[in-house]
Amino acid sequence: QPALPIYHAEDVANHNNKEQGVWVTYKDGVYDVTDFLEMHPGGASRLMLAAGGAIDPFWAMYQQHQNDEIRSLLEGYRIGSLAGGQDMSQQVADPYSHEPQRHPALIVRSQKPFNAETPAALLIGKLYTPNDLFYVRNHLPVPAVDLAAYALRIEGEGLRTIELSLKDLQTMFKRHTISATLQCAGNRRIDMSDLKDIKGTTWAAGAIGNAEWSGVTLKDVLEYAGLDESSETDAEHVQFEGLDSDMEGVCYGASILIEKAINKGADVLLAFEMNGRPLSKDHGYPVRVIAPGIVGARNVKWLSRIIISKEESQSHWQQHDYKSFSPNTDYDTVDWDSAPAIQEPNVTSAICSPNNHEAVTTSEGMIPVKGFAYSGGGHSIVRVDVSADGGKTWTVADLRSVPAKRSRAWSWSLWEAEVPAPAAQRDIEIICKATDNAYNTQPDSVAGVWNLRGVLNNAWHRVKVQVTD
Ligand code: MTE
Ligand code: MO
Repeated sequence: QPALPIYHAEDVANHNNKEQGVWVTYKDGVYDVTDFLEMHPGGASRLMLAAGGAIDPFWAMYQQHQNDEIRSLLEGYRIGSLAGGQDMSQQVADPYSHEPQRHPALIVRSQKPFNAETPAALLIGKLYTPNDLFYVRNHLPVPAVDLAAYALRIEGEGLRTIELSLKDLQTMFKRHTISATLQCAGNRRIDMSDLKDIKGTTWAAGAIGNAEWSGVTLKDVLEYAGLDESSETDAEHVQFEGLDSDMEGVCYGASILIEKAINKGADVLLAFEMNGRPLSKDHGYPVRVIAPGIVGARNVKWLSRIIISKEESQSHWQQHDYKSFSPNTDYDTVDWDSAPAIQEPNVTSAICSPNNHEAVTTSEGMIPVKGFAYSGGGHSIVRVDVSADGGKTWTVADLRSVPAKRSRAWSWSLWEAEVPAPAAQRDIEIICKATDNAYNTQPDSVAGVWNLRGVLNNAWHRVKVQVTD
């Protein structure tokens, strides 16, 4: 094999545009990625940030690159090596240097950014999920927060711009506590990726949790900043920004409809406590949005800015993610603008005990089954049906729910049932499905709801067990 040409940092730096060609370095390798630009899953513009320089710092931020498949893909574009002793990666600070300690029982789906779910068996013990076992869904490094410098900025259509410290929030407004479930739109994605490959964090059923959140209402704070219910405003959205940001300085962001801020019954909080404790670093210290009945993604953590606007958030996560499409839509055909951003999630449920592939013993022919059920938009769960014979017969489960006001059922229900096992059958599939108070219920198969992002999977949940008595 002929030796690869040697290049100097200067040569690489000159190839920082499409005309000259786009080169990058990784360790001592030099790569011409011009032809790969349009294929980059994160978009050509993200890759262009590294043009003419090292990709090492970017890979430190976006650690989904750190695998053999991607390293060998990159090798395919190798054109040379850096002259000896030259290193373009410099010494970059680890963007993940502020990550907190985490509970060892969490099932880690990705380290950097940190994504981890609650083991199913631990989800169903209590109506309130313990803080350190509550799933964590971060898209970026946990930001460093200096409380002395922390100021929540509030601005936009019809408002005077104000800044509030944590202390201001805690002392100037009435304190409220609500019980609400948070669920990632990707919860139960694993059943979708089993059917057909999906790019996205794997989640079994544990990207959900319920907590008691304390803080002040978004409504009170916006009114203090000048929002007037009766005034004519053409603002339609409330945007939220987090302190966490990427290499471009782009922060995490999302928005909800302004009705959720104006209506008293929407209960949207700027929360600083979770189950009676200050928010932890992973869950958004010092302040996060709790938009009950609305998908996890809009519950912005490490809240830094609130903007009232005509436009919804232009963030990647509002515009190009957390949307669902037809099962036949794929990345080469998707028109992101054709679907609305997910707000209120659909009705879902899952079996948390027994586990998939667990051996179970029956007692008088019955199998004990436990799980959760949840619906967005303040819909309460009215029924959970469980079957062990493929849906021929169903047993109605006993529900345990947090008491809630009409149309403001923000929390999940836990349930349990004793289900008759089909006689003389060892391998059994147990199924559950929930129905909410609008009589929304779950579809039987994943195939009909499969979508390229793997979101909102609410097909009947199924676990396979083996009877061993
Ligand atoms: N807020 C910020 N600032 N950054 C994030 O990455 N992730 C969102 C949301 N808020 C996120 C965020 C998503 S997708 C979910 S599901 C929830 O936070 C998860 O909240 P948790 O980690 O407290 O469970
Ligand atoms: Mo999420």
